[in-house]
Amino acid sequence: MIQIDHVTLREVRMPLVAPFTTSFSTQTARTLIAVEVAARMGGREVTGWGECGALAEPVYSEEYAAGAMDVTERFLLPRLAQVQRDGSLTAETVGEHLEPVVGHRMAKAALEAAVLDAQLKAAGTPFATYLGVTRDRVPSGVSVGIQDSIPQLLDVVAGYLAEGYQRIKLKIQPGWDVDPVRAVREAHPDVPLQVDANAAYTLVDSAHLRRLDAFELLLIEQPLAEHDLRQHAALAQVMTTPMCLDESVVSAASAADAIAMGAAAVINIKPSRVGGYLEARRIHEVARAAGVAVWCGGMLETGLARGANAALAGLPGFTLPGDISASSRFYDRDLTTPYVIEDGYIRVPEFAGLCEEPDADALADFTVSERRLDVAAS
Ligand code: SMG
Ligand code: MG
Repeated sequence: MIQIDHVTLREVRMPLVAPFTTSFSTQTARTLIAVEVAARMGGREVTGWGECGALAEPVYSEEYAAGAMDVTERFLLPRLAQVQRDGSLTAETVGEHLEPVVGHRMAKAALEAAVLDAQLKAAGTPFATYLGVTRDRVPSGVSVGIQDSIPQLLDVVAGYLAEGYQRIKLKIQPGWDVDPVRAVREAHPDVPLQVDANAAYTLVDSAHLRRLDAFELLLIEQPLAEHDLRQHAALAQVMTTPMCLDESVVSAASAADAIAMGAAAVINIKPSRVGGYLEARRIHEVARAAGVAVWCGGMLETGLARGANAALAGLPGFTLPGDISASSRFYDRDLTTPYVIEDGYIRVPEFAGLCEEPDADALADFTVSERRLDVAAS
């Protein structure tokens, strides 16, 4: 049982090393909500941290950072406060207690992560141990944004390969698909390669998308809109490239539906998108039982969440390299000790909890605003 005393919500703005362009936006900085939970467990004072995956704008999904802050303060925290007045809060029950609030999975995920981090720190247990993970490192892939030109793309890809990344994911959109993918494939005939459209196409583009089948891609990620499961299944019928879903899979139930419909041969599991690490683990179980490969996606995580993603990706069903890059892929200066790529791998952390305590100076430098909320008294 854990007793939350207060929660500090921070809006943090981290500059990116280079702009990151996808079909829906160009990010030059990552705005995120960091959740700090000050709690007591077994008479010990302990602090837990969680990072919210929501972007500044609702362009990847419906959630956005300021909205996540608002719903956390207004609706999520008061529910946990009520539960702990009854004396029964644990990290494992956070998801169930927040279930009556519809959606807002990224906000819920950040709160659950912070409570779980506090609980595991109090127990001295690393997250990987909690999950039963035995791997000590996971293969590192990198997501490459849309570039201004094909020569520039080839330069960027060559740079990442030189750093040791084991798999390249290219962002695509109408007008930036077959030609850049062909150029990268010709330059690197054997490199594990995949593409991500972030829902930029419709089923009308089927004939065009089939041209990507020529490039021996590991998968095509989320070509169609979030709610178009049936259309993804139809597209999967006419393409040989395995169909992978990202935005469409928001829970274990939606993963089961997508698999049953033939809409997903592969699933990108992002803990934030699905409401947290515990639901992410359930999706891993559902997919594994169905023979569907999974890999761990990313939302430009800082050190507050990158290591926990690496631990999750140590589960046995994660058979493809994830978007778990080094911190330096996005940040010159991280909030924690930076994650580094070593021989193409990211190490699964061994410290207790989900993350290291953030560096106070870095956190202060990147914090735009903060709100402290008393939970014990509310
Ligand atoms: O964290 O390495 C990362 C980013 C991986 O491409 C990535 N994420 O759709 O998979 C995806 C995108 C969502 C974020 S784009 C700003
Ligand atoms: Mg994606």
